[in-house]
Amino acid sequence: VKPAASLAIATAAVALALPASAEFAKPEDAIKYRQSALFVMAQHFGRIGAMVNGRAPYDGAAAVTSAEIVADMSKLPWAGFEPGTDKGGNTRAKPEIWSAPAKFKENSEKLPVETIKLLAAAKMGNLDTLKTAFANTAGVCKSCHDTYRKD
Ligand code: ASC
Repeated sequence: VKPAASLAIATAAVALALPASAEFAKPEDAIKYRQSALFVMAQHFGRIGAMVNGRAPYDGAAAVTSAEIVADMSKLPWAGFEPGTDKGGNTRAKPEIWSAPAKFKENSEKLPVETIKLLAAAKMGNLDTLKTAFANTAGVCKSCHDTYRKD
């Protein structure tokens, strides 16, 4: 390898080793961001849950509105789990999120896939279809919480 080429390789190696640039001013902001997205998502997922569990009357339009919010929110929390945000705020996130990030990413990507199906089900306007999609989505929520959330 010529000197110029080895310099290029060394430069590339250093660039790859650098952490992704922080998107948040401080860890607390990243923690609040992910918790806020999850909170809004849970509020609207809960409204759909109330309908499918018979605690609220079925309202097809309201279900679609909530499912749209759930689908949008489901894309957001993950950016808030950036390196260095395992502490610095009030969080129940487990260290495994940062010690095995590829596995966490693979898991997190399951949620938007499922919430798109939830939205499609809501748009069908059929409570039984919505029930099934709700249960499938809740399963993805739960498996991530079981693995990556303390208590
Ligand atoms: C919800 C909510 C969750 C999930 C989870 C599913 O309504 O807020 O985090 O469902 O409890 O088991």
